[in-house]
Amino acid sequence: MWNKRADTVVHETEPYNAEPTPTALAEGFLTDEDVFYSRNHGPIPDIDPAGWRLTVADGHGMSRSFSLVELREEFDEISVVATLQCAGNRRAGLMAVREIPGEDPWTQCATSTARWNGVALADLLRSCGVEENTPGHVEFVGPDVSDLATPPQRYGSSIELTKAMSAETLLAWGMNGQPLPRVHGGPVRVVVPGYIGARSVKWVDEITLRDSPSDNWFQRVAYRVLPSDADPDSAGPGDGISLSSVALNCDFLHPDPTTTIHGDEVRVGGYAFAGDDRAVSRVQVSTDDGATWIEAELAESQGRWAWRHWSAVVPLDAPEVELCVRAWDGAAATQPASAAELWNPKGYVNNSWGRLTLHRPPATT
Ligand SMILES: Nc1nc2c(c(=O)[nH]1)N[C@H]1C(S)=C(S)[C@@H](COP(=O)(O)O)O[C@H]1N2
Ligand SMILES: [Mo]
Repeated sequence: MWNKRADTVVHETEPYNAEPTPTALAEGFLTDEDVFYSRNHGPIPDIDPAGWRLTVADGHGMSRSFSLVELREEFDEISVVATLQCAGNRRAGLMAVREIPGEDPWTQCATSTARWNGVALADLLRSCGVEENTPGHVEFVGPDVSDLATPPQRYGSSIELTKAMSAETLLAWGMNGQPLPRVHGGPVRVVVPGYIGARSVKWVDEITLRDSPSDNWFQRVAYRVLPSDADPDSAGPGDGISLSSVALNCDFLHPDPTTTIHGDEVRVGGYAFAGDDRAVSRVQVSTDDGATWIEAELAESQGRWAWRHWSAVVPLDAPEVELCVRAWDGAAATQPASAAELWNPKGYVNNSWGRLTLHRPPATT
C-alpha cells in the first residue's frame, strides 16, 4: 500500500497511518520512500500537478496564485536535509503508563529523514510583498478534509512569520531526488525543519498571512500538551502547550530485540534529534538504569535540521540486559528517565529515555 515495504507497521488504513520497523529505519541516513513513516488525518487526495494552484493571501487585498511551473521558473531551487518527527512519535511508551483512547500506538519510528527540494518559502513570500521581521503568523491549508476535527475541516496549521522567513523552511516538490510522492504531499508540501511534523502541511494549496495563529482545529485544539489530569474531550481552543519546536529525543533502532545476541558485548545504535535552534551534543547508553553511562559515538552531522545517528559498544553480562539511552543538547538539557513523568491525555512528546531489552543465550555448563 502506498509503495511501502511489506514489513511496514500499518496502524490504520483509513486514514493511512504507518511506520517502518526499527531495522528498516536504521538502514539509511536518508529514509527511502518505501520506508518513510506516513501520518494522515483524512483521505489522501489525488492531485494533478498540472492543475494544482497555490493561493497566497494576506486578508488585506493581496492575493496571488502560483502554478507548479511558475514556482519552478520564478524562484531558485533549494534543498534541505531535514528530519520530520510526529508529535505522537513513541506514544506507545506513554500508553504503557496509562491508556490513550483513539490514538495510534506509534513506536520510535514515526520519524524519518529526507532531502527535500523546492523553493524557499521566504522567496515566495518576499515576491508577494511580505517583509522580513514583521510580527505575524503564516497559515497553511491542504485540501484533505478530516472528520477527526470538530467540526470536520481541511487539515491546516500555522507557524510564526519569522520561522516562515527562515532559510530552511520550504515548499517541497521533491524528496530524495524524486518527485514528491502522493502519500507524502505531492505535488507540493510545506517542510518546516525542526518543528513537529504536523506543521509540514501536505498538498498545500492555501497560504494566508495572519496576525494570530491559525484557527484550524489542528492548530487550536490538537497538537497541544494538556495537563495530565485534563479531560481531552472538553479541552477547548488554546488549552495546553501548543507544540512547534521538536523536543530533544533519541531511541534505539538496532539490534532487533527479538534476536538472541551471542558474545559478551554488542554494538547498539539509533537516532537522536533536537528541534529548531538546538543540536544534539552527546548521546549516552546505560546498562544499569542510568547509574553509569557509556558515551556513544555520534556519526558526522549532515546539517542542523537532520537527526544524528549514534552507536555504542556495550557489555552484556547477564542473560537479559535492559539498556537505556539519552541525549543532551547544546544547552546541556537532557531527557527525563520515565514516560510516567510525561504522560499527557493525547500522548504527545514522549522524549523519555529510550529503552531496549536484549537477550543472550542461556549459559551452558
Ligand atoms: N494536509 C495534511 N498535511 C499533513 C497531515 C495531514 O493529515 N494532512 N499530517 C501531518 C502530520 S501530523 C505529520 S507527522 C506529517 C507526516 O508527514 P508524512 O506523512 O510525509 O510522513 O504530515 C503533516 N501534514
Ligand atoms: Mo504528526
